[in-house]
Amino acid sequence: MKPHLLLIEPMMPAVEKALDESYVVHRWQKDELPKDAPIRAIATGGGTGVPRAVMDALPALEIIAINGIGTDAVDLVEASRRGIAVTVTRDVLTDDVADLAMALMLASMRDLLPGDRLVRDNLWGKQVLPLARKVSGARVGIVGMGQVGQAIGKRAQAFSMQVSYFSRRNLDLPAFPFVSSLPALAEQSDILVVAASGGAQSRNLVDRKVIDALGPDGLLVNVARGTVVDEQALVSALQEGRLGRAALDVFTDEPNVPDALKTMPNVVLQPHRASATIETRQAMGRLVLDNLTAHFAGSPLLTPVTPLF
Ligand code: 8YV
Repeated sequence: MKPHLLLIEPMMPAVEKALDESYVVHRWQKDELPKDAPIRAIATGGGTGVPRAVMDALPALEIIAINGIGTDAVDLVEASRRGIAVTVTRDVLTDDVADLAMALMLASMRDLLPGDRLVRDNLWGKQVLPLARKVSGARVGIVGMGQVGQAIGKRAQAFSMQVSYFSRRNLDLPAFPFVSSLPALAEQSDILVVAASGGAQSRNLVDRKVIDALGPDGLLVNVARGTVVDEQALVSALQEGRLGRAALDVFTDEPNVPDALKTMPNVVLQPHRASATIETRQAMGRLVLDNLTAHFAGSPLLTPVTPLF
């Protein structure tokens, strides 16, 4: 008998097909609690996670397979209490997220979107764009120096950037100097890139003080979680010219983005797409499937969340 699985966030068609072959898949209708089905597994996205009410409505739940690396939208304490396994798609999306951080940096500093718009609007030769900002050699501060932060650091160094980082503790990384104060890191950086995990411990870590320290010539890039940045403080700083630029893939209340950001020419916006390439979503989907298979075969999970499990 196929186990019942609740799919909270759509995955790529090939992965959904594989899920359908091995599970009775219930596709989640928002605001409707899944009832009456003996659901033993959930597959969901990192940003979406699992609403606590859904967890509570599923007494037979054994495993939550996250198609992503973020665990901030899953109640891990409750999962641990109930003995529910949680898995993520570690390692396979690191490169893509770091690539998008670089793309956002380049797009913002080099004014790619205004340049593209000028050509499309047939204004080339009629209107002159202001000069952009140089990326190579810029000073970059990275907030959160896990796998993604380090992958961004390596790429930035290939652009001859001077890279420093802030994280909860000094990781003694030979290639990257640690700065123990986030405002101090922002002060000494041209570009601040947020790569820290979401959750209570990092909520509004990038606050008004940090944004002001980055300053009117600074760029803030966020490829982590919207919650790590005080979004109101960010909007006001951009409106008041206290921050130069922002390039954002993530927001506090996705998919809702503050209207003010949508009208600013010095802001680059993406709809949470850092891992959204065919290659990476295939690899992520494979890990979700393999973790589920391992669980139902009683084998060790491939990429469980530690240290809770
Ligand atoms: C994905 C993410 O976009 O890894 C994460 O935690 O948020 C992203 O990589 C997401 O998991 C797919 O919904």
